[in-house]
Amino acid sequence: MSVFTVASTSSMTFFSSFSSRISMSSSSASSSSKRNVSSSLVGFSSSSSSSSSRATGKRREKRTFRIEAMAVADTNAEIDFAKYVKEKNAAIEQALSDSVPTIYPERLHESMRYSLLAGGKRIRPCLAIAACEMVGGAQEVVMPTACALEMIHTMSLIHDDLPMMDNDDFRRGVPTNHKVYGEEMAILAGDALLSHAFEYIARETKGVPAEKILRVIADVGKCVGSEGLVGGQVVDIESEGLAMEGKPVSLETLKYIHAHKTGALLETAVVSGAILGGGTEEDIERLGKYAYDIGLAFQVVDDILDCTATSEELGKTAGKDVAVGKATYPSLLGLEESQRIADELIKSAKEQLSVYDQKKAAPLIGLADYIKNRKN
Ligand code: GRG
Repeated sequence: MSVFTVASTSSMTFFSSFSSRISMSSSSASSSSKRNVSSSLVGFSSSSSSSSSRATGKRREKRTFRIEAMAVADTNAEIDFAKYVKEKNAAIEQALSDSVPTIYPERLHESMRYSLLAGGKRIRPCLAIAACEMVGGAQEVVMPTACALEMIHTMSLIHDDLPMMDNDDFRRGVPTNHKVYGEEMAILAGDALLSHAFEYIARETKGVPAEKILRVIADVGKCVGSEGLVGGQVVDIESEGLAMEGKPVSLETLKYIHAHKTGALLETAVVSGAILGGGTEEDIERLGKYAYDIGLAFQVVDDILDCTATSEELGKTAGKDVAVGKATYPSLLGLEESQRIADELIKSAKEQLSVYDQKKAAPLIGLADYIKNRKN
């Protein structure tokens, strides 16, 4: 049995353990309240902070999680997957840190690094690497793209948290970028991460034909812009306005929002990995379908967690969707039906992988299961 001591209001290095029992205790309150959480895969935090949250109106105490990772997994597949993700996670954290050095102007780069290195589950880089390796490519060829996708994801979170968007105080268990660096810097740090992402793919991807790199850059551009993330965010904002006027959002519109705001980047992660790893057009198409399903499932689970998990578990404000009257899968279809849909999507995603050597496909199968069972 291994024991990690971690803090809740901090970065999540994620995928630390499986079949874990987490005992959480407040270090400042003589650890009288303890809670045990069991899950098949859990995230954990590695550093601490203490700050106030306007959204919750509470001062967040420094808390300490004791994660006791039982050396017992449910299946061999889970052991292999947890080991795989732990290894990849270390490489991803190092590569991300190297990708944005603290150069002049220092405060801008500090702000970029603050959010980029604040943890997070690193699902997009993991998906890109797993897809690349499944089709026979090496981690090195996809790592710059994996980092770039995390830069883009991070910038979208920085901008999403701004007062004129979702107005959030906490992200990844720490105060949001604008709370620490101010709104102007947060906007510019996001802009700089976005532009750096494209430069990084173009400049740092080695050992792959230029046309493949170009294809990846074009795909990434499309998934971020008006037909991707930004488009999804705009429809989301407009839908919120309509809901406030008493006009309900349709399931079709909700699907559009999810597929664009969240699914597009996850899909691009998998497809980029397959392209750079040397996959065939059939592989790319098959993996694209897998990614579409897990992308949608990811957001359905996100909707479920927003109304079932605590802010502490999520590292961001829980219950926000309900508070602002946002349409979600649970609000339109109920919790049970939402869970059924998430299960169906994951099943369908895994079916796409059935034609592959199951050992090679194991990380992508494990990631699909993780997305279904995640707790944050
Ligand atoms: C991309 C140019 C550009 C602008 C941004 C603000 C905005 C436009 C889009 C919002 C995108 C957004 C916040 C989507 C939600 C996606 C989502 C479910 C995020 C949470 O992902 P996790 O759980 O987070 O993987 P971690 O912190 O673990 O990485």
